[in-house]
Amino acid sequence: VASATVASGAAPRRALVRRPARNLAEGQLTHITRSPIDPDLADEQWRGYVAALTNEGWETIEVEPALDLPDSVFVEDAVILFGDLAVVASPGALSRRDETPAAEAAVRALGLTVHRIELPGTLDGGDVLKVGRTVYVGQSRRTNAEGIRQLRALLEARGHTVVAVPITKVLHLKTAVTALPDGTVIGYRPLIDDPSLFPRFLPVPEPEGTAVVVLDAATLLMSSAAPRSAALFAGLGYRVIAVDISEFEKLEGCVTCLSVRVR
Ligand code: CIR
Repeated sequence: VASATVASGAAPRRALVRRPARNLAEGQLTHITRSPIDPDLADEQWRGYVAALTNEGWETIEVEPALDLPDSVFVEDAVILFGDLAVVASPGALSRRDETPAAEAAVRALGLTVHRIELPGTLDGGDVLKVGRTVYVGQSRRTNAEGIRQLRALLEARGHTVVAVPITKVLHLKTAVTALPDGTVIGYRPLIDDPSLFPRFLPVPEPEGTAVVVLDAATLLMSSAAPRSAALFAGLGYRVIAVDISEFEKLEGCVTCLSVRVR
């Protein structure tokens, strides 16, 4: 845990983040073609993302950087938090397996109860969407049936319902859908295999509009690449904070992937 900042006067809300690797441009790509990454711009965008969190009263805790693990900035994939329970993921991509020890160290330092998803189970945090007591888990190229089985065993013992969702059109479940503070699942229809799995579903007009980070009951953090989706959420009464994360979107990342909220 390298650094922490907090806006004065705000209740402490904490989020894990992880500085981009030097070889970010070598990150995994599955569904889109590679386009050049500007590493300086990526660093600047990451700092802008962290500043957006701290400006809203979030304390950011840096997971020890892994400067040679290209996808390590996408810290959401390495660990999933459910209140006092931290589930250390089992990355489905070989190149991402070494990302988890430092994420585990960070959550242990927070005093959370830690469980690991173990091989042959694989599970990426980007496949896990919490909506109240329901936990949707994408069955994707990264998350397999055994990973879902292990997560289900951990969570059902704690009163959550785990719903597995087949994912074939995008990398992770949360590339296709996230949720508003009231539990409405939002998503870009062409990326979703079956929207009828979600009891309340609202389609958004842009693929980058599917991902929102809920900063509080009235405030959403999202990508500046989705202005029409931002207008849709503003019309529903939300305050929207937009950040440019173009260099991470080129690697199939999104706003949710860049942090893990502790709650
Ligand atoms: C990967 O393919 O693993 C990274 N290039 C992108 C990970 C994005 N993470 C996420 O959607 N949670």
